[in-house]
Amino acid sequence: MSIRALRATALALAAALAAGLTFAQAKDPHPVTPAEKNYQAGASPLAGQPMYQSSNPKAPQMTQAEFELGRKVYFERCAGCHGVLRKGATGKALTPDITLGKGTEYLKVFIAYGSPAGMPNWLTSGEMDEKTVDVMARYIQQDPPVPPEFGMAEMKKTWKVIVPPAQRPKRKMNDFNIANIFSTTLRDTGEVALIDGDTKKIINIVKTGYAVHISRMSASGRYLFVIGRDAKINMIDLWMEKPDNVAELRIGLEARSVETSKYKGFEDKLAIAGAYWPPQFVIMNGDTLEPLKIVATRGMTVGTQEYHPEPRVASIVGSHFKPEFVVNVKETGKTLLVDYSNIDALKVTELESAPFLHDGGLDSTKRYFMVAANQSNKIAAMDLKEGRMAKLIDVGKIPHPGRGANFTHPKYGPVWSTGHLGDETISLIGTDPVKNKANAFKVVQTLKGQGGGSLFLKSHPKSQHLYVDTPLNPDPKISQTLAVFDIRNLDKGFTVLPVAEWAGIKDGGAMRVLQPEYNRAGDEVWLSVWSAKDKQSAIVVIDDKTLKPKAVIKDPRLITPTGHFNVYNTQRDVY
Ligand code: DHE
Repeated sequence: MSIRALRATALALAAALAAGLTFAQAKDPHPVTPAEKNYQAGASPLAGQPMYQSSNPKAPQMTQAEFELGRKVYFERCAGCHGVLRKGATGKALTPDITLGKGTEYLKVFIAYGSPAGMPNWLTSGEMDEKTVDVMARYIQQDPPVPPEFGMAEMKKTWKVIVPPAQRPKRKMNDFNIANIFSTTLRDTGEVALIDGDTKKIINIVKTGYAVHISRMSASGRYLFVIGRDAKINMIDLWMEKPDNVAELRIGLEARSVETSKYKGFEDKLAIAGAYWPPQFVIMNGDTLEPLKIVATRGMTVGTQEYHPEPRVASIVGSHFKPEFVVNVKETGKTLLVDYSNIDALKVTELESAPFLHDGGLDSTKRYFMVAANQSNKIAAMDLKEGRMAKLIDVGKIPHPGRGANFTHPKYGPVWSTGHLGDETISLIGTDPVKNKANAFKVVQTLKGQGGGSLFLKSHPKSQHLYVDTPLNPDPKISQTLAVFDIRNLDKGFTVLPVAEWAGIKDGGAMRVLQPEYNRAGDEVWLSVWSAKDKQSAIVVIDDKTLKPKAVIKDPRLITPTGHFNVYNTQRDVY
């Protein structure tokens, strides 16, 4: 079918959509925003994996070459939203029981023109040609190929102890103020930059996994753990003369989260990482990364209680109240409290909230874990002392807090806050059920920020400011700047800081400004100015008192900086 014919069919389809066809979700009250669509539709490292493939005689014919193209495109563009096994997440389910009934022509229109519910217009945006659209329409009617499992044997093959514990320094061998080192993600080079927060000089660029995602600290503040999207964990010893890798391990084929045991008596003993594929989490030795225990997350969803074959592990935090890891499972909408005091008789408490759980952080007392159920527009407050859900709270559209921001509201007492991908609001939630009971686990105030497309916000116990980024806003005036609120006078609105302009980059392209992170003292805020891989990026350091730029770190090695993690604040969950 030609583009013209497709266009004609699209008009006919519009009427059908309005009539409520489920695929289009034309009447969806919460359609996916372009910002969120782009964010979720990131490439999956699974594209290169050999997979198991069954055939369905009812599916339209494809040559082997067409099938391979379909599979590659699917994992590069579609899997983030529709899932590896096409069971659906942000996007709808695309299993053959649904797609075969729709037929190739219908599916082509959808892929070409998108839908009001957030499906991108792959043909008209120029990202796919007609041939690829046709291949994709036939591809999604085949049985989904299944990537391999990744169990203990596969893990052990990837495990390397580069410097065994006995050969590591017995004391700190460098003069760095370790508490003020920053680990900055260099997304597209698969590295982290370790930067001295005092001198702003790069200490080392350490090779890590592919499209590295986050860094977390051991309880003592000595070891830094980094996880790549390819599920490779690197363990870096900050006591070495030049801090570098001491161990590495792959815990699956795709992952986003890593954390360490923080409870008294278990400091630096264990680490944990959660995988997107296979759907599982892995507990490791905190000294060597030796994999000790693998636990699958496949199971039933909250609410409808249907079996889900690929519930991905999203955020993980180490409890300060009990020897427990708090593991958030995206598709099932469950928070698992994993008791690590005896991993041979593992006890897991399952707390149900809502799908799809993503990111979150602790309140200022560290008793409550506040996790975003992003497609449900809710925050679940999990009481880590009592081991129960304290409250499920309605917030704005698609909450995205990162780890959130804690501060004391002049009127409502301690609050934890989240920004949103889908709207311009910032929800402030009361977190003190003792002295401010009436405000506890309620949205006590909604601030209006610069716009949607917010990913991260931050405050600090020593600061009077709340910083809110908007890197995924389509307007560069908003994505390249930062909003700052004065906590003492929140009704006054926000000040806009032209952070990308301060970076002084010529022809930097997107120059998205993201992830405010304080230094150890709480008097500086670091931000990435994230340009494309072949363009210059920078880190801008802001003086928290004057709100003026204090330093701009530019170095040809700082390629695609995104998140950055201050050692002390990450170690102690200060945010
Ligand atoms: Fe992230 C945290 C998943 C895209 C930068 N990201 C997280 C966490 C998860 C997650 C589950 C929480 C980890 C934890 O706390 O244990 N991120 C995903 C995705 O699935 C998604 C949407 C798509 C993808 O393909 O990966 C995605 N993330 C991005 C980006 O595009 C960002 C902006 C740039 C980048 O580096 O890739 C990005 N994500 C971050 C950062 C954090 C994060 C900086 C940690 C925030 C913090 O303060 O802790």
